[in-house]
Order: sequence, then C-alpha cells, then structure tokens
Amino acid sequence: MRMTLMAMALTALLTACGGNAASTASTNADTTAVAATAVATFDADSAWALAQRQCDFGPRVPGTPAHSQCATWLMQTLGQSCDTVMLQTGTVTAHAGMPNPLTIKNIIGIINPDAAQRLLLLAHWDTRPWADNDPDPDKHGQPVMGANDGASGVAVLLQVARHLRQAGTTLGVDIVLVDAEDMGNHDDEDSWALGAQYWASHPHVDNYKPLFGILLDMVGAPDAVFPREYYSMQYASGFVEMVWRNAAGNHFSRNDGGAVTDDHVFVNRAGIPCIDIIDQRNSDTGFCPAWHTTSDTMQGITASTLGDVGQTLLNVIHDLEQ
Ligand code: 1BN
Ligand code: ZN
Repeated sequence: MRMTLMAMALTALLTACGGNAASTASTNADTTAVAATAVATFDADSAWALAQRQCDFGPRVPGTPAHSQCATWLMQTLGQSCDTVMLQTGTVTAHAGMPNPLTIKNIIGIINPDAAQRLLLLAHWDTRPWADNDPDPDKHGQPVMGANDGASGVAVLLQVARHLRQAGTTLGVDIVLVDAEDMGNHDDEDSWALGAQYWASHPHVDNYKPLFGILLDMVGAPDAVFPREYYSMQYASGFVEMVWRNAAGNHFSRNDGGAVTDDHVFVNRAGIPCIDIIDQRNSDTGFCPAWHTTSDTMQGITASTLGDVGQTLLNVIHDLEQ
C-alpha cells in the first residue's frame, strides 16, 4: 500500500512535535491505515461528454473518414492520461459484403508499464455498419450511431484513465479500445470481435499476463441491467464476484445472463480471464430496444449509468491496490 500525502504530512508533523520513536512509529502505522487512499469520485458528466464527442464524428464504421478521424482523437485523448499510447493495426477477414482484407485499428493506452500487477480494460470503439434491427426495414442499411453500443464503454474508460492520471495508482492498467467488434453476422460467431481476435493473437507485449480483464459494452442506458454474463461466469466467475462486490448503483444484477459472443470470449480463449459488463434484457434480441437500430443515439444514454459503471471500475482498482 502506498503512503498517502496526508500520511506523510502527519508523520512529518508528529516527528516535528517530538513524539518518542516508539509512539511515533505506532502512530504512523495507525495513521497510514486510517488515511488509506480514498477512492476517487468518478466524473459522470465528463464521461457523458466524452461519449458525445465520439458521436460528433458520426458512425465510426471501419473504412470511413469518421472512423479514421475518431481514431486520431482517441489516440490523442488516451495519450493525455497514459504513459504510453499505441496504435495496433492489422488486417483481418471480414464477412462477405465488407471490404476485404479489412484494416483494423486497436488503440492501446498503458499506465505504469513496469508494474507487475496489471488490470486489462476493454471496450469496442467501432460502430455497426447496418441498423439491421431497426423497426423500419428501410433503415436496415443505415449505420448505427453507437452512443450506447460503442461510445459508452470507451467514454467510461477514457474517464477512468483521467482519474488514474490525476490521483495516481500503483496498479498497472492497460486500456485496449478494440476495433471491428460489430460487423458480425449472426450465422458466424468468428465474424464478431475482429479487433479483439487480432489483439488476442498479437498482444501488445510478449507474455502478457494481467490479473484479469473487464470488457464494457452498452453501459449507458438509463435502465441498464448488468446480469452475470454466461461466458464471464464460465471463464472467470471469481472476478465477476469481485467486480459485483464493488458495484456502485443498482444496475448490477446477481441474475444469470445469456451468452454473448463479445470481445471477452476471444480474450478468454487466449488464456486471459475476462468478464463482460453488458446490458442484457428479457427481450426478443436479449438487449435493449435501441440495440442495432437508428435510435442508438446520445438521447438514449445517461451520465448516471456511465457514472455507476465508472465508479465501479475505480472501486475495483482501489481494491486491487490495497
Ligand atoms: C454486442 C453489442 N455485440 C454486438 N453488439 C455482440 C453480439 C454478438 C451480440 C453476437 C449478439 C450476437
Ligand atoms: Zn452491436
């Protein structure tokens, strides 16, 4: 555990007041325990603004100018809060109808690169090229704005990085913004999470072994429900338990959720335990009504939910620092 500035100041004060060595030592120990670092308060409004900023580029469909411009902004923004930022490019095979081979851009921010104990945080930053779940079939060819399905998770992670920069942390944290999650077709599970699949087979450092990973997906709806997603429980139930124990707000449910072929599946298959915080509902699709529709806009996400998810991550990080 680190000694806080307050503990150091108290130590200096007690020493200056001339306490004997024995009592000063025990007081220091007590003081350090009492003054253990407080958890930072997550700035939910700032996270919401970071989601808006992504949506201002328009839908971030791989291969479009908006995607390219958003990548540049993400590199700059993540770079302001991390020790190192890396752009990982690669070529992948997308399913029929997409440009092939497809170039993906994974954006990676590294905090405390030399720390042995590391936490992996992920979210996808691309948006789906087709609103194929829209109630209006005429809109099925339009791209999704992805305020919830894309921007929400990225916004929370960018804001978490800002807090870690401000407050400092002893933990190593790797933020991986994966590309091309959402170009999949429902008949082929390998057509999803193309950026995560690429990263899982080309991790940004050799022998990469974080404690575990947390994926955020669709974490902005006012009525979001985060049950315990199936693959997360199969691969990493202890970490689900740890994160849910640290949950802020009332969106985290102890109910069992469905199985989602999300980025974390491929991270788990590569041997890194990884859980998915994802909004799942009792609906025809299994997700919220705006999922893969033209209604997935900023009107459908709220600072309050982003705040609860962000605060949960800060609580988890604080827990791991102890
Ligand atoms: C999550 C958000 N996903 C896509 N957008 C993953 C997914 C894959 C969901 C397959 C349903 C089916
Ligand atoms: Zn999606």
